[in-house]
Amino acid sequence: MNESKSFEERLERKGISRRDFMKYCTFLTATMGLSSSFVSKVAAAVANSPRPPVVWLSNAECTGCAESTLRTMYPWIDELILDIISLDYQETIMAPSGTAAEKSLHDAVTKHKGKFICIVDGSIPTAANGMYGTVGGRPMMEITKEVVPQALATICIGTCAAYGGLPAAAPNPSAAKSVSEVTGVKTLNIPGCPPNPINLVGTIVNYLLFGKLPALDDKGRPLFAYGQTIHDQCQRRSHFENGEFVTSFGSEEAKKGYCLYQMGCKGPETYNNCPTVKWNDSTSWPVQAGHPCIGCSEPNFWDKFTPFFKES
Ligand code: FSX
Repeated sequence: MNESKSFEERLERKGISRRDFMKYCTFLTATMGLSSSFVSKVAAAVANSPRPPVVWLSNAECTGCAESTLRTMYPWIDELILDIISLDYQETIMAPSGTAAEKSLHDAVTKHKGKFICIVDGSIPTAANGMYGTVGGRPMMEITKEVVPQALATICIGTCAAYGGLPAAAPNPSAAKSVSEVTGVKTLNIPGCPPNPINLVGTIVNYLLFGKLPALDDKGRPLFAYGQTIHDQCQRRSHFENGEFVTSFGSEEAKKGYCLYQMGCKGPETYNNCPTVKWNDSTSWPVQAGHPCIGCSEPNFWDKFTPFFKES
């Protein structure tokens, strides 16, 4: 039995048809900014690639990032974990606990030194020698400083790990910092509070497909996901011209002048692909549902953009 067949069989056992899988790969390919000719290559990469070892560290955060990832519809999280990556350490979902969990981390880092991908969520408290946040009695700061430099690459998932996020908002009593600030290591950042899981999957599949991480902007974000502002892709985008609202998209919301800018929407200053990938199996996203964008994928968004409901 070859690997591809067993992958499809595993999908089928979970009630995921080949058609569903290919539909997901088509969506993923478009999200990654690749032409439709890559759909079969993306599908083959997901089904057949050797799984890169991954160590996932969780620091100071609300667990929204893990929740968001767990809510990914395609591929269902266990497929993502078991078939795309080899997740050797993740505190929330791993079986070992206590000293066995600490041993798992040590073993994974030692065995795959220089070859594993480190995924980090949450920022890192640095006040009081890092004692505001500990795992197994050790400061998150110490663990992160030890593990991240040994990784092949580090992916920060969520604005907290990427830029400090909520824990680093003023007055920042724990002196929380981003992973790159604490370790000095340049990270690939998938910000958002929480981030959309498709952008993590797209980043990993880019690595499987091309053997390298995707091109980044000056804030370490993959350009395929963060190359345009929310505003430039928004279904509500419109401007007032000759007494009426004009839109290049032609959506009903835009025609009626339902742009949320005057309600404080930060879409013109925020880079992310929410309007095109949406959430919950592409059902909707905050602005579509009537809530202004709060700019959660930008550095320092709590301090920079509050009050969220006031035009900036
Ligand atoms: Fe931060 Fe994530 Fe916001 Fe929460 O892990 S980006 S507070 S959604 O949980 O880190």
